[in-house]
Amino acid sequence: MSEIEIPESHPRYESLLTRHRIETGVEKGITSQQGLIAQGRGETFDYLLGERTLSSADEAARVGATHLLRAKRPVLSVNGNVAALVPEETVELGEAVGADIEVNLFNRTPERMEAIATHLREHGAESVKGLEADARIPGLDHERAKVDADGIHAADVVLVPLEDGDRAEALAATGKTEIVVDLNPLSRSAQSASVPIVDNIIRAIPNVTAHARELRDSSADLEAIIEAFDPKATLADAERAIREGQLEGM
Ligand code: PTJ
Repeated sequence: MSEIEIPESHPRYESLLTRHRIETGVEKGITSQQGLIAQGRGETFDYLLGERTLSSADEAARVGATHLLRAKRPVLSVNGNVAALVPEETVELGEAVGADIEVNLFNRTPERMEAIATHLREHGAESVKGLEADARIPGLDHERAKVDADGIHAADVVLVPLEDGDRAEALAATGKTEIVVDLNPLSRSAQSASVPIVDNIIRAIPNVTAHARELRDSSADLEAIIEAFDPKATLADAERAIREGQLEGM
């Protein structure tokens, strides 16, 4: 049995576990109520993808890991859904690639900022950025633009999972390398990313970490991995998989 009293052999185990984590996130004041809607939207795409990591998404995860390893100032952005779903996994990725973690909310309130920072510390984060909010992403209104000057503002590579399209576009416009995790290949976030990973965050974050650990200990040509990547092709492959999806037995 697991944290939700459902056997891991249940065919929809991962989906039920995800829902449970999001519900708990809302109860704890970490996840916004809009986060429930976002999760429902994501689940639909995941269902159509067959709740699996496409090989194109796996390749994108490897390219994302490569960017994070090569970055001078990598930052992992965390919102209410990410904190509820993958807190420990995010901390592990930060350690694997030497990235800072910054809380960055669409629906920003001081209470949620604090609750998420505390939750991340409880899951092993040594330092959590985002509370200073002493810089702004240009082109966005006040609350949604707030970032830390020595965090996202100064970053060269940012991982932004489950991001609102407007903000993902504004961040991409600053010239940073943006790695997006989003199950919807047609979303503006996925479309504006240098590296779109069309996969469930529950699978994507541990996968990026696994690639980072493997690449870190190898003599792979990181430059060549990045050069060979085509974000449009990865989005097209995910869209094709969704449109042609085989739902038998799901
Ligand atoms: O915590 P906050 O205040 O920063 O708010 C976070 C949410 C996610 C509520 C906010 O950014 C938002 O409203 O996002 P959207 O515009 O609903 O977009 C979320 C995107 O993430 C959608 O394209 C979903 O398909 C996708 N998504 C949802 N759940 C997952 C997901 N992608 C990957 N894994 C998931 N589990």
